[in-house]
Amino acid sequence: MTNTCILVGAPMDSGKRRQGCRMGPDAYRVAGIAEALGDLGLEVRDTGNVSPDAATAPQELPNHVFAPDEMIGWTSALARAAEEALPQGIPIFLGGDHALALGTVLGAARHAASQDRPLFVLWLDAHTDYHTPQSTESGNLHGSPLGYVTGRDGFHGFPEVTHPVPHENICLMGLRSVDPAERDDLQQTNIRYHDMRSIDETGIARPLETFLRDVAAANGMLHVSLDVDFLDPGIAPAVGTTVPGGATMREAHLVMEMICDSGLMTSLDLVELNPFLDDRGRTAQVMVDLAASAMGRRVFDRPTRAYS
Ligand code: EXY
Ligand code: MN
Ligand code: MN
Ligand code: MN
Repeated sequence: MTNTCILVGAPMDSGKRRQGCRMGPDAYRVAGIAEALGDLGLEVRDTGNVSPDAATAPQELPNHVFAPDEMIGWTSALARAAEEALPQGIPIFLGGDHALALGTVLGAARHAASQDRPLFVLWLDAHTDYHTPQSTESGNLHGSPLGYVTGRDGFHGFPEVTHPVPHENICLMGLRSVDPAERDDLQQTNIRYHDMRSIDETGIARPLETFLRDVAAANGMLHVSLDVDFLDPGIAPAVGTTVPGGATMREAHLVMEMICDSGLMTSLDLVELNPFLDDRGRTAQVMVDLAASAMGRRVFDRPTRAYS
């Protein structure tokens, strides 16, 4: 694993109507993300915040889609930021709402293709985020990044997805709020998904290990997208879309530690933190702790797991 971490702020609130996630990047900075990663012996570079490109959405996008111009502008700008950062280290995208992943995963997919490697995506979330602009009822495109990066139709005016992420390379964990349209569409695919019920039944380690083994066997790059609402609202209240019954701190830490042991993660999103809803910064702190675990913080050292 590279020794360099690149912090990329994405103060984005365009993926939904409820505002506040734009304060996320600074909340992570105040919570000490650079210091926490630096304490692990990593070289940390904070590249500041990305700004959206200027863009105008075409008429074909449905009228109920929120902030379509900004969404297109953020997607192209963040894809470029991801492509620029990936050759230099592991980018950690400080969100911003989950719509930032239209751009970060697009950029990661372009970069993986340039390396002749497949991209895999681990999506830690209460939601499936598999909508299209036509299927979303809310019009909030933070519910659509997986629809976009897998190459679903209907994202008029957005950058072309030249390297769609294959369904079988995607693993969702933590699900407990899925719209009927998303469920029906998702079930037509080979996407791997683990709702909280199946995690309760099998534990979280076993399905994750299977996925990581497949990433390693394919010499894949791994993008991890961590939505605050993956976590139980009791430990992470600062999110607009809380759903009871989420991952515990122990489950989330285990996931991050296993990701770290695998040495496979090549980029990370921290998304949906809304500092306006936080309780004395504790959600920001939890997210920083999880990022540090993914990058190597340990109680005791363990050897790197060879998953292949
Ligand atoms: N499925 C709902 C919608 O499309 O509006 C909720 C989406 C929430 C998306 C979040 C953050 O993961
Ligand atoms: Mn999400
Ligand atoms: Mn979510
Ligand atoms: Mn929906």
